[in-house]
Amino acid sequence: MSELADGPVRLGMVDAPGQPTPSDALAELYRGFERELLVPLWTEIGDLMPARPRSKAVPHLWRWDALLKLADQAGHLVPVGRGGERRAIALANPSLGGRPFATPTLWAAIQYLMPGEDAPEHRHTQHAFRFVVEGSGVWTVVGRDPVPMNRGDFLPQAGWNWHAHHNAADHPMAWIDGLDIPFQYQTEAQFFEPGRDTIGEDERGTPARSRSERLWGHPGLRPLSGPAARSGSPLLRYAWDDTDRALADQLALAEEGFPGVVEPGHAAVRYSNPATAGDVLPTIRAEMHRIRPGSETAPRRQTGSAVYQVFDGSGRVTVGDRSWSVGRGDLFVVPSWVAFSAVSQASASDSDSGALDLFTFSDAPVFEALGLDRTQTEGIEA
Ligand code: GTQ
Ligand code: FE2
Repeated sequence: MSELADGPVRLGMVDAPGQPTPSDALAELYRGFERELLVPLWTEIGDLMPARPRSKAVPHLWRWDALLKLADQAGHLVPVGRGGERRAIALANPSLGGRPFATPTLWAAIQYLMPGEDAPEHRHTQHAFRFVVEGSGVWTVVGRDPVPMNRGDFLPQAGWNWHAHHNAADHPMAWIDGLDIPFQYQTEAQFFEPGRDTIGEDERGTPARSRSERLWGHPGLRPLSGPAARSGSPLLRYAWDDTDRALADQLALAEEGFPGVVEPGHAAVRYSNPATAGDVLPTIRAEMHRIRPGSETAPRRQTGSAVYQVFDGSGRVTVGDRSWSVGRGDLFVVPSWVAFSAVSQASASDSDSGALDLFTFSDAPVFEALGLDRTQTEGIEA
């Protein structure tokens, strides 16, 4: 049986179909290849050109309680400032060599700011977003526009925008960052620039809405003041109230007998760029799913990888051959071409809608742009 998946096969006699008969002459040929730094296709093809995706990442779950506790410890021990830039602690997929990569393309981290703290201004080519699972009191300043961060808010921030964060509250605050750091690492096309060490007094305001929302945050209304200047969404905050209402309306419509939900008991929205109706970031797609208690999603798998965070409610999620009971804040990874499904199980401690609300982000825009997107929904073993 040939199993060529794990790393390059050392040149030598390979026990796989279609291999030549071992001989002294063959050994000499392979030594010649090694000497001249050549590798033949026939020893590598199973790894290089598999019949279907075999992700190097594995499904994995991180508990929010554990993350939060360690982030708080870091808050007391690790300063935030120039150099380290951010008190951000990344999920490291257990099969990606200890690198801070949740998946081969996606970075997911918990970021923590103590009361009154500032994270210094910088910019980078990496595309980013923030998502807030609990708390409030931090403003992120993107291109000198202070943007509030409250529970359920989603804040996309396309590459090369100047940004800093400041905690105006009297308590620490945590949120998650999603970036395309692992993807851009592979592209070898990253740039990074430090900005001002402190933001201006005029940027320390704590407005309830950012200027970007005042300009772009009106459903179906596009300002005539000109095109969006950014490579991603010009809208810097998608407030929870709007997301919540969209999901509640979808479920209510279905109950009234009208179409709207993606499948019974399952409402979903994609955060989209109001200037293009496309994804919010060139490399990252983000969505919020709401699954009614007692409902479940059909198993599906697709190319590209995703990270999920339970925003609210509880349930059981299945990723390939792994399955976990999950609750608020828990994060898990769905590698490429690994089946995912979820069951919503209301528990007494759940608040809000009682449903299982799942925030998710993926690298889907990259795969779609390259014609590598593929989805399977039929014939997947549950
Ligand atoms: O907040 O600017 O998790 O630049 C990783 C890199 C957060 C940020 C991260 C970053 C940031
Ligand atoms: Fe950053």
